Amino acid sequence: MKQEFEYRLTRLQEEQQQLIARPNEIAGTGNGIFNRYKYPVLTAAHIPLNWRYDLDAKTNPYLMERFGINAVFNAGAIKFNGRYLVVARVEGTDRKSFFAVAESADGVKNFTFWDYPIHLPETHEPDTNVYDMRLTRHQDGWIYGLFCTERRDPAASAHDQSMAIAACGIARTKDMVTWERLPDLKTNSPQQRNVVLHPEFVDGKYALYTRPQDGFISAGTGGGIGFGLCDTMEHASVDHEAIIDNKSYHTVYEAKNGQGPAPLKTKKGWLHLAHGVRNTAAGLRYVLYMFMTDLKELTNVIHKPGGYFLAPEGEERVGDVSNVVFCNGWIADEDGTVYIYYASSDTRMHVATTTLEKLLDYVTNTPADGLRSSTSVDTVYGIINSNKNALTAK
Ligand code: M1P
Repeated sequence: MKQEFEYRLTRLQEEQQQLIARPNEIAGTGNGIFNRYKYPVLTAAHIPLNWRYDLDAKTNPYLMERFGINAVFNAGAIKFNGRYLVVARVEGTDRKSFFAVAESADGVKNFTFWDYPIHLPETHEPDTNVYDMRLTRHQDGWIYGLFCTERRDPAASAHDQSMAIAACGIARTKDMVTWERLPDLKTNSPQQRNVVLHPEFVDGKYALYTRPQDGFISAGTGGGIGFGLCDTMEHASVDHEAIIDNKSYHTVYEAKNGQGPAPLKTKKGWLHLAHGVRNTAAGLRYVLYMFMTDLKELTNVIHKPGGYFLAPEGEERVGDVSNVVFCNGWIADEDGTVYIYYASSDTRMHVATTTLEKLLDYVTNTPADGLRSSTSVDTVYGIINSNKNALTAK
């Protein structure tokens, strides 16, 4: 028995060390806008063994996993003390998610979890499930983590055990270790997910991107990216949500959409990364898209490339909830590199890298969605003809 325990422990340790130490490299030629990487940066197998196994041969002679991890995905991200930190959504086999910090020295490989998951205090109304934290280093000096808190719908009948209410939970920290929990955001929408704090004060107030929705899954009359102001984060309340980027017929954000991470400030405007959802015969398909808002008029979208920025590819297409990419964390480095941390199919985390300069080129020079097949053909004709002129000019 002891032999089996020791053999398994050695194997598990070696396998995990190899996984964490594995180099990562750019995969393929790409589209010139961003680079994908060969390996995911975080998976369930990255979770420390001492979180999952009782490592005492006396109490766990078969070295069985005592707490299984189903997936590691939808991570917020921040550069902190020179390290690339992600706050991952770690989901146990019991379907409950919690948050855990993993760090890397270069942002693309060797991500290692901190010793403990985040101990998130609760409000007077305990959370059943928490997930998808967006991190914002705010002008007020705090790092805020806004996330979805989900609880059973009190109006649900006893035979319906799936009706839930999603709301925006709020926590803040200065050291990424100790978190102060604040009351949940109040809005006029029955449900809220994908709420993100803007990094700067707007007219002396906190500004929030919201995603009003009628149902837990279906956005109903909601579903666009909203924008609202609130006086304080200590009792955050948004009275009016202006929809700045709506869902739209026959686009990749036809069913619903949601703000990704907090927008990045650039010389040309605020750069936004968001997810768009459409319905297909195979279920919902989630892709990422970008847009830019005016530096002063934050509700004014000034550029919006047509179509998706990043969609699931290869193994990314398959997982717990297949055909999904989701992003709630990115890091813009001092040298202009942008690290986009995205999850595939609610299962694992990847990184894509690009630069601020390239993203500005992409957002300002990619044609907008003309919303009809014939306008797409016009766009292709435009490209072909200007290529002809370019070739004749040589
Ligand atoms: O399963 C895909 C995603 O579904 C939800 O996103 P949205 O709120 O836009 O529908 C979230 O539960 C998200 O975590 C998940 O990745």
